[in-house]
Amino acid sequence: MDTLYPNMTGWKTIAEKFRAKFDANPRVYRAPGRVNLIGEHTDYNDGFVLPAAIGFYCWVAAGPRRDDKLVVYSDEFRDQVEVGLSTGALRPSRTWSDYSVGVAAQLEKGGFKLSGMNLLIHGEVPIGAGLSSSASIEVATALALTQESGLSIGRTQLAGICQQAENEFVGMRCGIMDQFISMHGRANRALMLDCRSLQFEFVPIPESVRLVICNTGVKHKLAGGEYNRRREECEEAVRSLAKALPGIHAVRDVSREQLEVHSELLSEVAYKRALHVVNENERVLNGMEALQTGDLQRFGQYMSESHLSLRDLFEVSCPELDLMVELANRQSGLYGARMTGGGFGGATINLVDAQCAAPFAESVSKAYRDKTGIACTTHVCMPADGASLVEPAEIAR
Ligand code: GAF
Repeated sequence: MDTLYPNMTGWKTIAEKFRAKFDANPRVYRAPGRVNLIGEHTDYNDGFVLPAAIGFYCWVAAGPRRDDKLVVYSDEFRDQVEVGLSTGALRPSRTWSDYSVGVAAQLEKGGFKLSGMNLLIHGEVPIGAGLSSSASIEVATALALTQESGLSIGRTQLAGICQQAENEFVGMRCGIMDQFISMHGRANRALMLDCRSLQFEFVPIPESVRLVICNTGVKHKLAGGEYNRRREECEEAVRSLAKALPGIHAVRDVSREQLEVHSELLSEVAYKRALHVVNENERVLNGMEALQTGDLQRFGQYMSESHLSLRDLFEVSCPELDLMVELANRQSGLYGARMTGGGFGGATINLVDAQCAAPFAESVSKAYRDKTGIACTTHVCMPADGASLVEPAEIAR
């Protein structure tokens, strides 16, 4: 599927489904998934990331209720949950609904008064592909809940509320990257975010290239434990280094020289994790500069280095991701390839010359299937806009 042009049929479909289910006309919101070009596992270390939103969305149709209930229907799971608002009693159920009910719970915890509402959710971001299907649900739900309740909350604050919902309600201790880019993404631009200050800057992706996503078809289990364990290992590194460097709060605060000088304070694992983060932060900043000066070769080189570091130091890759990168490296037109997202499966991101993008996707996909027997889905993309209320007029354009 070519996702250069976002899928505009979603609005009609979801509005019709909402009408059939709740017998009322909804307003429709949508929030995109993302790819991360570089800066992996740096967000929860107060570091730098460079993601872009992509033209796959979670769609949320919303309409008012007369009571104080939140009713959420999932189109994929064909399941409905009903919870009472303003009771302070919203609890996780360990099911699909935690992503949206969690956002409601977090908003209430923040003192925001929500109106009773019906929501119908339809997600089209592939689940488990490392393309942020969870964040797209949270962000679309957050926009729907707040706008339909007449609340005006800034996008950055709302992204933080979504992240907390995932940390506290779902139990995945993710950083801010995915929710932030889903809120703030912009067409044809990547976004460089300082995850400590939350200052951000857009960088154009040239027309001459495409972002090619290759999905390994292997699903990761981020919530499971490996992701949270990586985060703990980084925290352990900071605690150990703080004995010699009392001012530090995150791996972000440590230079490569300091890491080397004090490496004896760290376990081998903590040292490897910290070294990845220190180098990856530097790659993001250098990569940003390379993109700004149009040096795609150099940017691609950082992408390759990032993959090797995620494989060898952070240890979040897997044989299928490594194979996909290896196959990409054999194709013409490639600037750089790496795994994207949390890892343990999911997809790779490839920066490819626009003319070569379609044959690239086809060759990698075929070679991957031949080697593994697993079907590989590919998407040729350019960055998309962030979350919004979608008006019918916009669809008709
Ligand atoms: C997942 C998390 F949700 C992000 O916060 C980020 O840590 C990413 O993995 C790794 O860079 O997508």
